[in-house]
Amino acid sequence: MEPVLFYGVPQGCSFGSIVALEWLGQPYRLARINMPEDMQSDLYARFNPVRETPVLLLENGLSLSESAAILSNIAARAPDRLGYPAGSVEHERLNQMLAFLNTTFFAAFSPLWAAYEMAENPPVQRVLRDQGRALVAKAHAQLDAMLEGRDWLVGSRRSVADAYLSGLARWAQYHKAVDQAAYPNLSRLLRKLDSDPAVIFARAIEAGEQPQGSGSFRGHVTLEELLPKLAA
Ligand SMILES: N[C@@H](CCC(=O)N[C@@H](CS)C(=O)NCC(=O)O)C(=O)O
Repeated sequence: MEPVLFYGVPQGCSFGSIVALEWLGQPYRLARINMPEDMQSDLYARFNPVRETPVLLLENGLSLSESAAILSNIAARAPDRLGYPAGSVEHERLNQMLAFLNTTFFAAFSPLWAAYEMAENPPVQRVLRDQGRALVAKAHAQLDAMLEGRDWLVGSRRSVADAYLSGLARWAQYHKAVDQAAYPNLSRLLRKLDSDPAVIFARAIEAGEQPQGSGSFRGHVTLEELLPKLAA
């Protein structure tokens, strides 16, 4: 079977992996995971004991978690379009950028998610939101500086790093954390990504619609259907 991406709703960081699969243009399927409830089952733990999304179930039955590993797997399927050949400067830069996005940029939103998910406690939520906004502003400034004079995050064309960013950066608007227009290099890239057909497709998928896409999406599958495909 084609690789299957388990994507989480609402607002999953898996969004970027959907975009990357659309850019890849090779057949794939999706499994929709409602967060957090669908992750609590014993069945989900068979695929990912960490109980998070995304997961990419590979053709050989290996269940791969962690966005950085999944995006690297997708990049390796098209090193001339979405990644870079091992040993090249751009390959090192891509690893560096994925690590920055997966740690610093992602983690900046953690206090905002904590405030959003916790039981009503206004004083604590205020502290968390202030902390989150400061971290998100700092991470935006860092990324904006890295993008000086560049059209894409790595090299002179799009890569899986840009796909990943498209899913994470929308959280700034969701949490009203910063005004992204204050970061001109970053906003230029985000505007470009916002109107990308794969990003529009991923947004529609998350919204539960049935978009056309690039034609490589082969439909949704359930975890029950996938269990026999899982390698021991
Ligand atoms: N280090 C993991 C983190 C994945 C992660 O935190 N996923 C979130 C969604 S963005 C999740 O599944 N959260 C579980 C929950 O909400 O219960 C990665 O980068 O893939």
